[in-house]
Amino acid sequence: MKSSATVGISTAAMASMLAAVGCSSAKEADAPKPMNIVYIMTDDHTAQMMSCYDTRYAHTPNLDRIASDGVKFTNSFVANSLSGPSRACMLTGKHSHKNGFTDNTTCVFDSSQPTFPKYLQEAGYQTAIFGKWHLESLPTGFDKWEIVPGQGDYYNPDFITMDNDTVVVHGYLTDLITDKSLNWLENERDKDKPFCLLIHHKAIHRNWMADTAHLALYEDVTFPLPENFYDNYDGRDAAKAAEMRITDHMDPIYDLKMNRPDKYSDLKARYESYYNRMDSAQKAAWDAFYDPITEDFYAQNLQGRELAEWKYQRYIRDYLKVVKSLDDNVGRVLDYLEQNDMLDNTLVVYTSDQGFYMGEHGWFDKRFIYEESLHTPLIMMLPKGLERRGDVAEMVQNIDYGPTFLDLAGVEVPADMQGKSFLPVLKSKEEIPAWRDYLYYHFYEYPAEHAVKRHYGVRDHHYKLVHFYNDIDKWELYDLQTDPHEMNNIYGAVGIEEITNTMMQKLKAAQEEYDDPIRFQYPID
Ligand code: SGN
Ligand code: CA
Repeated sequence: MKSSATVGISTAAMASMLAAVGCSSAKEADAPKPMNIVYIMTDDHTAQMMSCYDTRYAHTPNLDRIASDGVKFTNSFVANSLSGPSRACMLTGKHSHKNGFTDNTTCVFDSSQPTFPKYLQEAGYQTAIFGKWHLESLPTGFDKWEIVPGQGDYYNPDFITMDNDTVVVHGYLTDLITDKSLNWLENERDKDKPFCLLIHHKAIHRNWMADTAHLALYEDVTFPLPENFYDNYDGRDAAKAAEMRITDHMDPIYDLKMNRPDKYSDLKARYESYYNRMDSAQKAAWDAFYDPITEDFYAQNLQGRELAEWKYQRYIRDYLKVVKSLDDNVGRVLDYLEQNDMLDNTLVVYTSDQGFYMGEHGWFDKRFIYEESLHTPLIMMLPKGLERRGDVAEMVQNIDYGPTFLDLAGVEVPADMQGKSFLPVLKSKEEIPAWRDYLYYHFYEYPAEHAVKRHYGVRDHHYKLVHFYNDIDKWELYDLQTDPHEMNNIYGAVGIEEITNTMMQKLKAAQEEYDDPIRFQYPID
């Protein structure tokens, strides 16, 4: 697997790169190498479950390696906390209302629209994507792609090839996506060109099925309950209406794997369809692990808080086992880049399509503008010339990724991309004081699974203002400094009129700037 090959740059590629960065007179020998991009995006991996962000739960040495050698964003957000919409924002550099992919259930991505991989391709880059795509139409703008249909399967998954054939590949999906990515890097790409490789994992999406090799992990750990696990949602009607509570909406068979012939649950058939993808050895290892736990679970017949907390522990453990494969596979990619001397001119990004609730507010899933799902982890290993290190507090959003990558490649950022290149942030040794100080969010998928109502809002470093609309008309305002868990909706409280007015102005400015056709009719100027 190891190779001594470095990225070869043809004279023509170098000349075009030099022209792109405006250095055409520089001698070739002194010329900077073109920048490659390896973008690893997982699904539903939340910052709480990475030890570089939070030491209470996970052990993720490879992710920590990225953060400790490079940067860790502490204010990284999505524009719409759901898979397809997040991916569309990322690819186009535009908010959902501009790229047209507002929700997972009704949208098909218009694949004729410009995306950052297409712009990179035009600039001479090799582009590839492997893994979860989730945009309904097939990928465009890639020299090579191989995707999983829809959400993909953890075990022995189907892949859709560029010929639009569906093939079953034996193995565990996180390993397979990495195998395909490394194979492309080593054997398939044109090594005379700079490249942009997108590695899009299904992990750690529901229903959190771990590799059998990792089933035993974390079993002896009892994780702390989030302090708002028993939230009663007072003053927050949309939160109360949502159907994503671990206690009430987490399926004992599908989510927690407590399957037995005499037991039934709403999602039992779905669980069995996933289980039946396994081969006999995989099933044997799976059963050897889960059967005794299942027996014990039904024998105990837990109720109330005991049951809730039992579910919570199982949820966290299963999730972390899936994270383990991911972390190992990120390590494989880093090792490959290191062993092939590619890190000097490769930006390595690790992020997720959104954050996730790990019991905060009693929840799993995402969707809300609240902190855990508005945030998304973002860590980067930086190539030569990008001087930033450590924690980065500047606010960035997934619509900024495309502009940043284009900027790094020396490609002019198109005016209609709404995101902003944060290359200056990566170049600067110090925090940039006058960076963006608030951002805009809009969630649309309602009515739908988990029943999270439509809403939009703005968040700055201190406050968050949200409007839930459609079949509800409710405002929420949070002071993130005194109430970081967003338990106390202060909208309408006496004494906060000025703050409310300021946040309303920001919301208005954001909706105008981004030209969102669904916007509040402001009672203020
Ligand atoms: C599936 C899951 C949901 C999840 C959505 C969206 N249900 O529908 O729990 O919110 O995906 O997730 S499941 O029963 O099919 O597992 S997303 O990350 O792809 O947007
Ligand atoms: Ca997701």
